[in-house]
Amino acid sequence: MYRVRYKSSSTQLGRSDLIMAKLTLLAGLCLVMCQMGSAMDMICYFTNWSQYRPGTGKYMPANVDPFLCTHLIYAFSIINNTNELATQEWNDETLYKDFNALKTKNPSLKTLLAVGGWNFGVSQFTIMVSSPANRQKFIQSSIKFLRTHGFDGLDLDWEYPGARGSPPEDKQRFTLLCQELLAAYEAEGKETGRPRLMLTAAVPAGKGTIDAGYEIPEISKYLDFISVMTYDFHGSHETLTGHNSPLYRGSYDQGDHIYLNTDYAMTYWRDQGAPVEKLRMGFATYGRTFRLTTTDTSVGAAASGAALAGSYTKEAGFLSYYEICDFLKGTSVQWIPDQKVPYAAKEGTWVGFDTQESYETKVHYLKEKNFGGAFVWALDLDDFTGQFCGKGVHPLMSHLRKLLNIGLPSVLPTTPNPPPPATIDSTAPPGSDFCSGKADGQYPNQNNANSFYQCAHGRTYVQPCSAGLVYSDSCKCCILP
Ligand SMILES: *[C@@H]1O[C@H](CO)[C@@H](O)[C@H](O)[C@H]1NC(C)=O
Ligand SMILES: CC(=O)N[C@H]1CO[C@H](CO)[C@@H](O)[C@@H]1O
Repeated sequence: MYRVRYKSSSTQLGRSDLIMAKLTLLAGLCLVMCQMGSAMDMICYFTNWSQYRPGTGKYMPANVDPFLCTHLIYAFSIINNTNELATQEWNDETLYKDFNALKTKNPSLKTLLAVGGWNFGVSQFTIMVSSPANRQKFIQSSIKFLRTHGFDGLDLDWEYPGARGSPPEDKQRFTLLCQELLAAYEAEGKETGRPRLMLTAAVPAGKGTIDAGYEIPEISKYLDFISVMTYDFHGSHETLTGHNSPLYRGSYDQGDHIYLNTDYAMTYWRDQGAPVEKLRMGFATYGRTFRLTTTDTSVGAAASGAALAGSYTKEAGFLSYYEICDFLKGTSVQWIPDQKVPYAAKEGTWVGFDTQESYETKVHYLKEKNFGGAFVWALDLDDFTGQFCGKGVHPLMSHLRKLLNIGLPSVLPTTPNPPPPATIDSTAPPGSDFCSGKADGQYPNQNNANSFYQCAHGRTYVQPCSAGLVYSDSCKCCILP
């Protein structure tokens, strides 16, 4: 029918043919993606300071499971006083190397470098965005820096434009920064034939901070994804207990407190013009604590200040999930029915946190609203060793991955069983024993250039490259054809 309508113009006929071809391609892609599960992202932050934790709390790039997340983000790098992207820790360069080497184990993994963070503050960002020359200096330095160290992109963690001493005009300048970064990354990608560097941002969940700092429809054009930090809603600076990351508004929330929840923040970003598929919802693997001042242990109970720091994370008012598992010995988990998140209290300490159950409710919400995925703060705060919670390694994050239906590289049967429905490559060698006797690593898939074999302990996995990319054995990565 459409072809008849457009018949009069040969250009349009051509275009409709093209659309047909694209649809066919999409259908083909869906065959691959749909069988793998959804195409959702799970983005996980790695922190440069978890290396200093004692004993089992110490967390290094070697602790990162390269198959847990679809994207990893290294936090944090800085902007130095010549407006260039630079390292922060004395050993960052070594850590970058180990971090990015995770991609040799999983070439479909993407890594980004975050710049900024809460402690870095705003002043160097304000200086950097203040003139076209400063911005270009930063932009060009970022390309060099990211390429030198093997990152796939940059995550802007300016906390926040237009707040904490950053002047109001930084709102527009942040847009300019995003626009110019993307233009430069596109140009560099074209010039070098490499996949373009990604550009993403972590953004606040507080309404006032959002309003002061972000031209949402504009920045949404330039950013590959936008991670809304839907946690830290309540903490020990307050005099009543409240949850770190509630999904919904609580019945006792009044005044501006009605904005302090995940649902409000995600909906606000969406309604102000961010496309749902670009929005990523934040998941915390930690809780925030209060010291109770009465015998009331409910949500909204009187409190004053932070409870004692955890013995590993050593930050007052803050406990990692694995430290919370310890805390839960001798008390029970309470559920906040309207906010759909748990808390616990013991010996005058109150903590609001997340569990596998609250993750389930949140993922259900995320899918219902069609948001493009989740991100997690942070890798090192989950029970990554499995020694504390008795729920296996990375109980929260493994559960999240499962809930998001992120397919592992499909396991091909090593016995001549019929292939499982999750198998994405029907042309896998008969018996699928490609990897038997081979060293762990990646090998080209002769049958399909858009994928590669991943061998692990003699087992064969087929891993797809992103759409339009082909596997190259020389870099053990997926590149433009
Ligand atoms: C800033 O960082 C760049 C890139 O890391 C480096 O080459 C330069 O020397 C640094 N400048 C200063 C003043 O430290
Ligand atoms: C040890 C440590 O904390 N190193 C740095 C890692 O990044 C944060 C956040 O920007 C810095 O404040 C730390 O100094």
